[in-house]
Amino acid sequence: MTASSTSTNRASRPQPSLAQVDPEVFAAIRHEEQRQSSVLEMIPSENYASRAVIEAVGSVLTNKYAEGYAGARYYHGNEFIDEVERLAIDRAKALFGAEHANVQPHSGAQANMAVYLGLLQPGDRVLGMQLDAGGHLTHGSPVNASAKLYRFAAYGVDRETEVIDYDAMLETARQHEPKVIVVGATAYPRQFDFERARQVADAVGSLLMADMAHIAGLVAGGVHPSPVGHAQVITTSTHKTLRGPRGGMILCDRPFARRVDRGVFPGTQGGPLMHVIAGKAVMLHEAATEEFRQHARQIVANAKALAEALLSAGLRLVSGGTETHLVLVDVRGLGLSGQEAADALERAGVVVNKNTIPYDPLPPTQGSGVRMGTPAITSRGMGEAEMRRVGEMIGRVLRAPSDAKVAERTRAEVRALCEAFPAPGIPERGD
Ligand code: DSN
Repeated sequence: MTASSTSTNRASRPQPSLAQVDPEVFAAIRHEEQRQSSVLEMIPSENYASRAVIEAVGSVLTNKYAEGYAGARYYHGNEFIDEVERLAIDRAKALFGAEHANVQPHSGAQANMAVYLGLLQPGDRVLGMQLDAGGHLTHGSPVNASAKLYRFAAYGVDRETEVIDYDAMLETARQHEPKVIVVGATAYPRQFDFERARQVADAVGSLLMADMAHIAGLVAGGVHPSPVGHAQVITTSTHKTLRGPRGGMILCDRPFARRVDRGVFPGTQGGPLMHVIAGKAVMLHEAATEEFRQHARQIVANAKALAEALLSAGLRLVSGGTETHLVLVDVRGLGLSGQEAADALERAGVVVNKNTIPYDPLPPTQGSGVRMGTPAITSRGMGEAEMRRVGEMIGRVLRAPSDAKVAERTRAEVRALCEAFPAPGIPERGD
């Protein structure tokens, strides 16, 4: 046998599968598939990526270093990588009508930090939404690098209406004179008025940055007003209502493109995750379809139906209802913390998350609310009739959180519902 035929044989020998190489990780993934298939995933920031997205993320693109941008890389061999990144950028610009897109941020948080680095100097003033009013850690929470590097002040929601008071935002902006105002939230059930927020920013000579992570899919689907044309810079994650792979993205007006790009690379990141960028390209292709627009309409219709069912079950909703994909339930009247309520729901197969509510007396580790949303269960094909059933189940469990029989009965109903509406992107296994 010659040396060359030996090496050919070695190269063509079939590689062992994941199950053979690492049965423990394989088993954990299979169990997670089963869990995702058999529960009602109602954490509003989660979703089911399509099989096509998952295929792209599981591709050999994970092997490639591509520091830099298309046409200007620090490594060779990036012909096809450039093609993928350009596709993602062009699709992002077309979908949202933006002048510039950067698809490299590894997450929404990374996107936010890159924008701050690109637009601000350490110590500059920024105005963001209060965490317990629905803001995000990177909008100036004291425990986050954003607040350690920049001087944040916060606006919130009106104590009575629990809706953003843009006049109060203007007043705070006048006092604080920020360079950037951040509009966006993780637990806000109402639409943002980006036009009004831009007026506030203009009045104090600030830039407006929109973090549309939660609502990006609703914006793409035309059921939430777009920040494009109002906010000069827009950040998002790509795995929430957009239903893509876990990651981030930035859109901006052309004059900010260079600063934003440099904030991402070399400012805060090294090599981009090209397999994830391929998944983002696929997601952007899917989100540009009429089918996705219909899906976005259904997410909001489902959230409204869910909110009505929860109100009928006697629960209090922050701001009284929803205009988006999520509702925030105040569980104090039930004598529960958010943690206790979310635990009880999980025992019944309904997965939500504990959350603070506006002016919450409890810390985020407990929270006085639970946050729930309809993106993932809408991806399963459920409609308003199912939302009414789900709302009734949630009400039932929260009224008897320690009753094992109620949990068991609800768990069985959840299982039946999940079997009738299979989760997309998860292979059906015969084993
Ligand atoms: N963790 C996200 C959410 O659940 O809303 C925010 O980054």
